[in-house]
Order: sequence, then C-alpha cells, then structure tokens
Amino acid sequence: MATIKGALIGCGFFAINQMHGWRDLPDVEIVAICDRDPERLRVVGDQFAVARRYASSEAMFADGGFDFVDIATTVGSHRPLVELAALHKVPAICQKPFALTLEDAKAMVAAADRAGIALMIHENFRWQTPILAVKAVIDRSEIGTPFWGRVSFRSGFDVFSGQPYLAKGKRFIIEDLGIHSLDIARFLFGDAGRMTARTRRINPEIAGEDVATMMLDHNNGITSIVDVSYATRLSEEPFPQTLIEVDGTRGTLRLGLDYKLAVHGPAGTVERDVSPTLLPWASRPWHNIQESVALIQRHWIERLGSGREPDTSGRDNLQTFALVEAAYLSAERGETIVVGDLLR
Ligand code: NAD
Ligand code: 89V
Repeated sequence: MATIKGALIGCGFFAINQMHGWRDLPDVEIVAICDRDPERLRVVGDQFAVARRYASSEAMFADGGFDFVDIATTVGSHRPLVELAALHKVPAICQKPFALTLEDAKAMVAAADRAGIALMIHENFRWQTPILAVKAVIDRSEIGTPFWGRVSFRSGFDVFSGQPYLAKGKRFIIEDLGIHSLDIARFLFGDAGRMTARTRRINPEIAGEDVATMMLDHNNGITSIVDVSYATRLSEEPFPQTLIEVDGTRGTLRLGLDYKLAVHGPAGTVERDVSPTLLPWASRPWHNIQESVALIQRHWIERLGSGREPDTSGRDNLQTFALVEAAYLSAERGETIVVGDLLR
C-alpha cells in the first residue's frame, strides 16, 4: 500500500498524542507540520523528525504534497483552517470543539461538501475501550431495551495546568469536556430532541462554568443525564474516566471506577475489566484518551480508503455541537430547548 501523507497544524499540548498515533500507523507519514509558535514547531519537528515546518498554514497548503490535514489548534482557528483545507481540496480532521458557534460549524460542513472532501471531527471519547465495551453490551441486548442512562464525569483534576486557556473562556466545561460526554450519550442512546441544563461556577479563578447537569430526551424515548464537574474532590481522583449507568428492560449495566463494567442481566451479574491498553508512548492516567486517539486515527485512514463518511464526520458532529449550544441556552434561559430548532 502506498504511504498516505498527512500534515498537522497546531503543535501544542494535545498534538503530541496525535503525532504518536500517526507514527504508530503503518503506511501513514506526517510529512509537514505547522505552528505559528516557532518553539512548538521546533519541539514537535525534532521529536518526530519532520523536516517540512511552516509558520503559516497558507504556505504549507501552497506547497501541498499531502493527502489529508490534521487540525489540532484551539477552537478559534478551526473554521478558517477547515475552509482553507476545502479551498485546496484536502480532506481534513478537525479537533473538537468543532467551532465557536453552530453557524460556523454548519458553514464548515457546507464548505467541505462543496469541495467534495471528507471532514471528520476528532471526537475521540466514543473510541475509548470502556465506552466501546458499554456500546457492545447495549447492541447485544444484554440488558434488554435501554430506557434510562447516565454519562458522568466528575473530577477535581487540575486541567488548567496543561491547558491554561481553559481557565479564560466564558464557556468552559460543557464546551470542552461536556461535548465529549454529550457525544457519548448520542453514541449510546441516539440523537436527542430536547435539552434541559443547569450550570454552576465553583472555582472563582476561572471565567466559565465548571459544573453542568444536563437532561436529554432522546428521540427513541430514552431519558439520560449527562453530568460533568471539575469541582468534585473525591478520595480517589477518577480523571479522566467517564462513568456510565444504563437501565434496560431486562437488566442494568454500570461502568464504574477503574474501568470495571458490571452487567446485570436475566442470568445474573457478570463483572469485567474493560481497561484501555497502555500504549508504549502513553502515560497514566491519560492512557484511556491516548488509546482512543490511535483508534479514531485508524478509523479515519480506513474511511479515507473506502470513501465512506467517518462516524464522527462534521455532519454527525453538528448534532453533538447542537446539544452543547442547547445546554448553554437552556441554562441561560432556565428553559427546555428543542434541539431541532437550532439545526434548521
Ligand atoms: P495548545 O494551545 O496547547 O496548542 C495549540 C497550538 O496551535 C499552539 O501551539 C498554537 O501556537 C497553535 N496554533 C493556534 N492557531 C494556529 C494557527 N492558526 N496556525 C498555526 N498554529 C496555530 O492547545 P491544546 O491543548 O493542544 O488543544 C488543541 C485542541 O485540541 C483544542 O481544540 C482542544 O479542545 C483539543 N483537545 C482535545 C482533546 C481530546 O481528547 N480530543 C484533549 C485535549 C485538547
Ligand atoms: O478532551 C479534552 O478536550 C481535554 C480534557 C479531557 C482534559 O478535558 O480538555
């Protein structure tokens, strides 16, 4: 198989994981990188031996020579960079959050469609091994038909030390982390038509909300709670584990701490360890997220080859992003929001 050549824009905190993931994939090579910060360009270029280095994304696209671009910058640059990729007809992966606004996200999907390029959002949490294990239990009907679910991420981890920009935005936990949890809720329970949310800011040193409780009415009748907090001090710090509860007509499942999955069905209770693999370049406690990066990248390469739309395409992620917008609107107005109204 011929080598698939990629380029990466944004050589910051999280891009290191993406570069490791790409390096592990046979037949994929990152041939060019771009960052407006020369130090980040040097660090990542040297670590991964990438010779072509650019301060300007326009210059990198003008030189070309790659089959896809991986956009790993923070949200403010996502729309212009996806539009630039579309202009050059280069398939693009864009980190979450998709965009600053739902209008931007819709414009990005339209630009990709017009250019005829694939657009995938790097929404990796649904690719985590424990989440895939939960999905498999539901799909095998081991607990019957789900009627209620909870997707929960509660932590006191100092996320701001690695990602200082998260302390500064007017929006914080729903946009940055809740977006993953909402996508998991969609992945497990289907699209949701109505959203009711409440938010709080507990940490006085940050600008945005750090606690959110969201209730989703899924189109198939399931009710779910998605709750996220970075203000929860527990005796055992669970970061970055997502805990899941699902009640079905014939049983229940509980994804608990330390990746323990308990399935209680008609024949009794079975407990399994669904821990993620610790990849050679990964480090605890991030290994769950890091493995999911490798898995979503493999998915991208497979879909690029087959021409089929990726599972977390831009089009798919509009639904997740609409839930984010709906949650903020609901919390602000104290009302339930009809999600479909935002997508029109
Ligand atoms: P960061 O600030 O550490 O890195 C971003 C880099 O992009 C910086 O080096 C910056 O100089 C560069 N950059 C920004 N705009 C640019 C432009 N227009 N052209 C060239 N370079 C540009 O940020 P981060 O923490 O690595 O986060 C990046 C993205 O990854 C964010 O959207 C964040 O939400 C996301 N993220 C995702 C996960 C996940 O699990 N999916 C985890 C962490 C972060
Ligand atoms: O996935 C993310 O975007 C990260 C983290 C998991 C730490 O919230 O910001």
